[in-house]
Amino acid sequence: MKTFRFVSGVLLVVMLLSSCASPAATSSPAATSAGQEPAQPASKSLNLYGWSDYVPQQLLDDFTAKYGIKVNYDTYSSNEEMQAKLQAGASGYDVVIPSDYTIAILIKQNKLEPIDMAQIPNFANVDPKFTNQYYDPGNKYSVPYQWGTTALVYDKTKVPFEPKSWADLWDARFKGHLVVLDDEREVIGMALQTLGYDKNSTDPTQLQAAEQKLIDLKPNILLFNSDDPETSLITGETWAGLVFNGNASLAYQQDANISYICPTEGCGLWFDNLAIPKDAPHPDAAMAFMNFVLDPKESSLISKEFPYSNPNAAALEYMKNNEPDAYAAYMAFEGTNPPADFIAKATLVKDVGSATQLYDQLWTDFKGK
Ligand code: N2P
Repeated sequence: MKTFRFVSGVLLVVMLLSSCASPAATSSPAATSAGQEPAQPASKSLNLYGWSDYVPQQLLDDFTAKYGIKVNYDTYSSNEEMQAKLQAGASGYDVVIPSDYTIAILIKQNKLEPIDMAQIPNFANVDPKFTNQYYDPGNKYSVPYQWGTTALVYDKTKVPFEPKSWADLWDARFKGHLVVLDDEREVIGMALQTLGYDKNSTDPTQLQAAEQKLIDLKPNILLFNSDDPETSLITGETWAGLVFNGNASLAYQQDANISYICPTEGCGLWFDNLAIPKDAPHPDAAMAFMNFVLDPKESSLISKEFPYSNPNAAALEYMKNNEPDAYAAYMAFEGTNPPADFIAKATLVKDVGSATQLYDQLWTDFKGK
């Protein structure tokens, strides 16, 4: 039953995304009018726990200027790091930014606070393709933040041949020149895909084969980095690797020789969302923040500074009308606006239940080798 629901979710997501190669084309923005403004929160601070390099300081400053609420922004580098903090209890955080499968896990564990949509009129700005997803039907606990892919990046001037598959990363000519995310699900998932297995396999034998495959890749890996893998690509220290779309976009902005492809074996697809941890000290500020992030102009700040893909149709429309160069750049790059054939080969990370322990162990073991 669980598997069936998940599979339908993936199919739904893939169908929805591939049915519209250009996410900006179907916008029906509902601008917030003064009459729809949610109540001024009584809280004076907001504790945000989000991915590193993901929320523009300007957006936080604008929020403070509008509501008089000070934002404390703590960062994490993976869903697993954030989950561990929430599972330890009373984190004190008001807003977190989990990916799809992590939202599903946190809902199952009763770790999220339901949201009051009446406080979030800007939710109407979100392209309906990105709402009501399998991991949170009816958006009871989350609103979309950014989405994207996890795929193969390379610098055309550095690589000795044109990579087309993940298997190419094992080529000895990449020795000491790869950067990969410090992310157990994405990296193990890539090794599984390279072996022709399901990215979400729970089969211990397949997982063991994936570990051995990764051990063989280690001489080629210079860096594990989920925070700013683009930096080593820009300096030329690394030539290729496994990164999130936004990292590739940032590298491409500095160097037009950067390419970002979904390899023949497939790549990753994810949806990040704002959510409120159970027992958050300032849920009123959290909902005001969710609404504020979904304002078209504020949301466009995210796409300009951290160019992942933006699920906010009104924000893309705002960029089109007010920042034509930024909009053109967004539409032109595979990282921000992936074509349908890219998305068709992209697979979501799924909650693997008790097999999570196998992934954790494998990752610790592999990193320690
Ligand atoms: C930001 C990482 C983006 C998160 N540094 C990908 N889900």
